[in-house]
Amino acid sequence: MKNIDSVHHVRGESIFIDDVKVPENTLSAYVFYSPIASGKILKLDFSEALKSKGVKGIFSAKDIPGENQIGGIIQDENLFAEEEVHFVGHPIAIVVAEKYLQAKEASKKIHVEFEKHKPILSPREAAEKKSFIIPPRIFQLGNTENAWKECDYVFEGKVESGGQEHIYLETQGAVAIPIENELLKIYSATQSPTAVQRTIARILAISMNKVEVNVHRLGGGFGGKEDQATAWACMAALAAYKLKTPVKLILNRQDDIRITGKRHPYSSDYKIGLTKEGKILAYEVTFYQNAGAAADLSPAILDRTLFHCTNSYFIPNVKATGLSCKTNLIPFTAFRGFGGPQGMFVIESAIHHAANEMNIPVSEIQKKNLLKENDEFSYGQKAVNSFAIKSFKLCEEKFELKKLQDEVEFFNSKNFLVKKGLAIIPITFGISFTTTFLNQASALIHIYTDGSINVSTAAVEMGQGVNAKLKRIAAKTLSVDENRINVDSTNTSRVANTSPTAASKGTDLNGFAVIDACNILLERLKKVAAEELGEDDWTNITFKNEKVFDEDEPTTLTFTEIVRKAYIKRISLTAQAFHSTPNIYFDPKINKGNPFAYHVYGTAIIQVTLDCLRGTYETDFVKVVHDFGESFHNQIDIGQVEGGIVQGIGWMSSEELIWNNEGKLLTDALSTYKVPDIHAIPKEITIVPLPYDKEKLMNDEFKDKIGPLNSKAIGEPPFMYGIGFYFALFNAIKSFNPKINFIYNSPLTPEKVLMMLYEN
Ligand code: MTE
Ligand code: QUE
Ligand code: MOS
Repeated sequence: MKNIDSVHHVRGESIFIDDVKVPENTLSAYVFYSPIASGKILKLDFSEALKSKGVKGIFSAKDIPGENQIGGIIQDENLFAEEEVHFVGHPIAIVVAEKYLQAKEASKKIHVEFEKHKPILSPREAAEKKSFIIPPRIFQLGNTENAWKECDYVFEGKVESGGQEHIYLETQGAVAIPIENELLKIYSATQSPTAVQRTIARILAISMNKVEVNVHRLGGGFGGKEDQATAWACMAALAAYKLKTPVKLILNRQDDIRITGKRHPYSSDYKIGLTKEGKILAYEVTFYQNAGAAADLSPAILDRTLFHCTNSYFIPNVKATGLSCKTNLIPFTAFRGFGGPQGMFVIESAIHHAANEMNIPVSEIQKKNLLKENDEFSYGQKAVNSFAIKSFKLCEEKFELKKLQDEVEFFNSKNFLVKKGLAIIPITFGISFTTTFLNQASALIHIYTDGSINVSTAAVEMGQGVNAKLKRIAAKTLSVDENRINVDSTNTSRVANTSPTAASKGTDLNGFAVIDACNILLERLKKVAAEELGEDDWTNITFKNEKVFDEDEPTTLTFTEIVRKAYIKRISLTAQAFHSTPNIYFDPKINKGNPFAYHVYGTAIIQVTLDCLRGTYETDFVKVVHDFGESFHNQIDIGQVEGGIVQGIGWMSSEELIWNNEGKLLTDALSTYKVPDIHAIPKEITIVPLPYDKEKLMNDEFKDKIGPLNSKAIGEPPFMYGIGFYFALFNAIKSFNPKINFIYNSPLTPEKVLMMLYEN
């Protein structure tokens, strides 16, 4: 894959936080955190630790000059615990020493005494005790109460989905360098440089213009560094500010797994009503989101669960209730899909349940209920250019679903201890931050006198290839070679007030800003070229492949020459542009609106092979028809689909977070928390782009409803294909043990599968 970073990554030359060249005197920090899930701090004594070798200082809540507050959406989270601790891993202090190991050693000498309280661990228990982050959220369409009477079948059930640890390759961290006076320069592995800047200013009671946050790239973010990169940068900044010395804080892998947020575990109840033909008439669902001990992004994530609770289906009567339940676990956070996967897993479970009870194929119910043009989502938006049906049909036909199903049936009839299972799953994912104000970005572009170009935007590169895409967008818009363009680091002094690079909107928002900035520059350059050519009308000038054209006729002038001439003529070679998504809104009072610029659609078929003696399994293939819009960087987009699918399968299969009764995470290392490895990835992933009707793409009504260069966002949607894995495996288990109950409890680890195979 030709990501711009590929060569440097392979050579180990790319800069991550730990590679930033820091001054000689840079100190190291270690986070001292709560070993208990809930309790009162009775005594906190640093005196022994302070005497430890190399220690330069220990900082806790009382050392914060500004506010001890890092909450984003809700102001409910302290940087350091004050009187109480609320989860295992709750930061209490940082120890700063000359060397990392000295700081870590010293932290063991901190004396702390607690009055222990009984922790709440499950969201249902929290709900019983009315321990909520926010009041219940309810999305409603039609009237479910009336609809039940019309249904031939009504099924109810429970669904559990587990959390998920991000396991980005680069653990969280930051470097803070005091420059002079109160000025601080921060290197942070964050998806949200402005959140880091804003929060540091708040913690230190200084203004935001004193804090410069710079991000070269992240070794993966996946949502884990959206809100939750901020705390570590604040801690490093606090120590650097106090000690007037550069401070580096990097979490080791085990601490990162222990003390940073993950995907939210959910418990859900569903009730689904259908006609005997399989038409879904009514759906009620209650989501118990395990939010952990503070809000973090939980309310926005819960919203997305509700937005996606009917996946690709039109259901005329829906009542979806979301409860954000406050527990004594780590505050859970953004993870690819942002609550969407949790919502979609429940409706797919309900459909699977219904199909099995009604003894009809799951795909028959799915097909009967797919979103048609102008069908209404429960939040009021209409499905415009819905490809739910088109992608499903194409997937079915192209990959010969019927034949695949017959083959599985034949295989299972011939084999006793090995079974195969197959599932098809449609996905629909809304593109835009559902928090409307976040849908903004800007770009700053300089052309230098040698014709080289520097692009700065709000986008953070985290391996998803946004820099390669922005480079291509700039090159295409200016019609110059990509080699001319450098996509610079993300820096709050160059580009201000950035939204997080998230919601799959990185390329869309920043790409449009880049196009606008390029067009400003182009207009200026065209005017210069027109003058040079004695052409009255600059709009007759075009740039094509680095050359100047007049009324479509080539001239001898080149891009570089015009740049040089513009400089001599004292024409600015710098442009800034701002983009905000048009025509989106949402009213949280009634939970209706038009929150998404557009939706991404697709359908996948997944097949697994199950070893019924061991409970182990493999994914034979994933075959996908995906809606890329018009992909302008195919390799990156394919990489995103493949990566998303593998991550989705991991969530459904081997990745299991286990806490003990005291709220301590037991699976806090890669030996016990199993991410998919090279053996676990599907043997085959086939990806077919949904063919596009170009004419339709260009029409005025549709133009606003797609990304730059007619592409569509790619980052999160493919994750949800992984949900199909659960049902493929469930079906394989069921063909061995037809008596298993319809209990939907993800992940399906081999241990759990083994139990299900022999349950009766
Ligand atoms: N791909 C890689 N390699 N690394 C990442 O951290 N994050 C995902 C997705 N793909 C991620 C990734 C998530 S959660 C999001 S929201 C998008 O990329 C963000 O980038 P984009 O908006 O530029 O697509
Ligand atoms: C998808 C997202 C995000 C989102 C909404 C989405 C996201 C995010 C926020 C958010 C909301 C309110 C805030 C804030 C952030 O909303 O990533 O700081 O005050 O951060 O639909 O990915
Ligand atoms: Mo992605 S979960 O929106 O960072």
